Amino acid sequence: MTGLRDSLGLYLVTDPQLCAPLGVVETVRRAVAGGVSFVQLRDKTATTRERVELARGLKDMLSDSGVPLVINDDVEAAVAADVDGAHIGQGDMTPAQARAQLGPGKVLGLSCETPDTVRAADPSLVDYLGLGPVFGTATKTDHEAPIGFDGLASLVALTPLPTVAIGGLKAEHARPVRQSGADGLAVVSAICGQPDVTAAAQAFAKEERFK
Ligand code: TZP
Ligand code: MG
Repeated sequence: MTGLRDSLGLYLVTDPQLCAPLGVVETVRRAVAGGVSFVQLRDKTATTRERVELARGLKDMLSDSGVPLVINDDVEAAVAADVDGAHIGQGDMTPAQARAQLGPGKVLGLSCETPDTVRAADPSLVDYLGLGPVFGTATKTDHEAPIGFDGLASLVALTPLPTVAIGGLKAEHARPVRQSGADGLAVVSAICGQPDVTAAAQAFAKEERFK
């Protein structure tokens, strides 16, 4: 793996419904061909067993790519599939619990929506933060109020940790997100389910260099 900050540049979060036309593994394969540099397996309705299965398929496919793979919410699945790490939110287990289960060598990401949660994120436990939502999005309806680029910049300024922005991001947002100080863009619907997944990923790289 290159440095984590560099790897976060174009961060794909998978959605099983949006990826259905090609399947998650083929969608990710094509997205990585287009420049995706980090992958989060996110499936809110799967069982741990199903997540482990899918993660093993993804890990296999990604093995020569150097692209890290983490699993959303499910630290147990991340440990069982021996992927690169896990991503948790404020409503999941605590970072201390997640770190204890993952061990020191794995990547742990944490979603934060507010200044207080960003300040509380402990760099001895957490490796990077997901910040947002920058814009409202149909992909996750239970999100907090959108923070915009100014809100993003003020959250980034509160943490020494690498950060990735999320929520309603499209290729044309690559530059303003990076100007806000975030290391990367996390994207679901602008890549998953797009008619040409590789081209959709490349569109981000055309707007902004990620490495
Ligand atoms: N967390 C905050 S917004 C969001 C998540 C998982 C969904 C982002 O999806 P999209 O389609 O990139 O707006
Ligand atoms: Mg979660």
